[in-house]
Amino acid sequence: MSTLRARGTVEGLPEWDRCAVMGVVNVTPDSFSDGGRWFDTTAAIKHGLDLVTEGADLVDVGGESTRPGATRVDEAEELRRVVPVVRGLAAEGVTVSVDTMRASVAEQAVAAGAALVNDVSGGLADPAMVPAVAAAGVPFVVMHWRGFSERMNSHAVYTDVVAEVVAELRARMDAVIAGGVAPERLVIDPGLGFAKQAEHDLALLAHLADLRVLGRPLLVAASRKRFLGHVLAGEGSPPPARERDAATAAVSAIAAHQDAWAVRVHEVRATADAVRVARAVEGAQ
Ligand code: PMM
Repeated sequence: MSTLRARGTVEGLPEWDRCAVMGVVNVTPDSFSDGGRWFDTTAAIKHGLDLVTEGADLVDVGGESTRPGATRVDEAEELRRVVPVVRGLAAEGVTVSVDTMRASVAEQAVAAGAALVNDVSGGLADPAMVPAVAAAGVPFVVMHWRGFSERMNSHAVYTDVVAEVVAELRARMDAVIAGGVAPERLVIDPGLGFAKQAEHDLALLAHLADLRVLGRPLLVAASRKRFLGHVLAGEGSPPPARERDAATAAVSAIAAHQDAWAVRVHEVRATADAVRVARAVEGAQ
């Protein structure tokens, strides 16, 4: 099987001959790793363009923090944060993804030029999301999710995390397709760190290939997450989120080598190198 076929393609998006790099722009005051840094529209657009210069193929713009324990931002504020940044980046020719759980934000972001809707709740948080994405005819990321950030750690209970994530993602995919989203436009995501402990995240990374049974391209978003802090801590305390970028790039190589379609990261440069190395190794097989 060619690696492109194993990785899959998403209708409505460009095709890359390797794992794609999705750079993150969080227009939030409180995201766990970069909260407050790109909170102003101009700074956020500039940061997105810098990520493209560093090697991002897509830029994911979000206005709501989903870190564990986070409370929800209101809709008007989320729109105010996200839409001008999406518009500014799309106007520069960037392939933009919007990271939102709200249909209204997805709709307005698509109208402003977003090419992809990335909903960490897989359409569960807002019943209007699936119809909105179906009507817009854009690709949709379905992430494994068991509840809002305020309480998600209490849902991190599994007997067989890989099998349960596959089954729950399959159920969400079926619901989203029944709701009118074209299967060719779906991307799946195991949702690292969402209702998961470090051991669950690591098991999912070890068995990414098992998610291939779902037949859709796979997005992996490990960037700076808690499980990396846990791995790096050893006997001591975990390094702060912004000191987890080398570990993130290591995960990018691991994910690319297991045919992930894209990796979502805050620091793009090292991951852009990692996916190119993975591509070169594939080419030598
Ligand atoms: N994680 C975060 C935000 N958005 N989107 C997808 N598809 N998958 C994820 O795992 C994911 C996401 C949380 O990280 P951040 O606050 O650093 O952006």
